[in-house]
Amino acid sequence: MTNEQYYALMEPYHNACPMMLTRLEVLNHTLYEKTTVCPIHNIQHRMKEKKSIEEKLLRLKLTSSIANARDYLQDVAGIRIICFFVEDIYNLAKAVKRQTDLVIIKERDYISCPKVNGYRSFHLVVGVPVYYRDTMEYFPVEIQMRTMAMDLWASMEHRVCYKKEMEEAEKQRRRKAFTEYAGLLEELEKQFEIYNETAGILEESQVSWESKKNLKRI
Ligand code: 0O2
Repeated sequence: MTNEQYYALMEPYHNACPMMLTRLEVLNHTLYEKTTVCPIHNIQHRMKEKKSIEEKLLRLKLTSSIANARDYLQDVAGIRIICFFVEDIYNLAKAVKRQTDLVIIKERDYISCPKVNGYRSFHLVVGVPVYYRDTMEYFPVEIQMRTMAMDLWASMEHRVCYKKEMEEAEKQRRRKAFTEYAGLLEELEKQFEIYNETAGILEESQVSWESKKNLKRI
């Protein structure tokens, strides 16, 4: 893939990603409308680098072309949301899924079902509509949602173990250690849960919203 092809490939993702970021910022300030508390600690985003796109296509045994990247890669644009509490993640994910002009392409709940190595996060790939003069096209944006504890684990694991070549004995040693760290961090995360002042808040507001809808219908 030439540099020019890479820039052409990236252009629509550069349009789609900020639109998704704006939606998430809006949700951050409005999700818990009765409080001043926000669910998101911080949001990071990145565009996949040329080398990383080429390597992934190679792993998938595909030639490195704009068409293959568009058709087979769903994480060219990536957003990572770090939340305070696990419930914030599910509340945000539900709110994103209620936005009817987005297409939910993929959903992976590695929180209720962690990977064997201990990886936990909630992943959504959403198709964001990008409008041109006469047409509209969806472009995927991968959203990873985690708590700070999950992010600490994943960032360290990414640095120390993930897709790293090393001696088998060392690999096993690190794998065992990281499985233990995952347990410790999950335990710490559970202890923080008692300070969650927004716990259950949306179930209450859902009830009041439902009753408002019913009132309107009458
Ligand atoms: P990088 O270097 O972070 O970009 P796919 O996205 O199709 O390759 P899959 O299995 O469909 O793979 O997607 P999945 O499992 O949802 O993983 C997508 C991303 O989640 C990964 O992107 C990582 O960022 C993160 N992830 C998944 N599993 C792990 C893990 O065990 N440890 C860590 N640290 N991160 C993980 P990439 O492209 O693989 O990597």
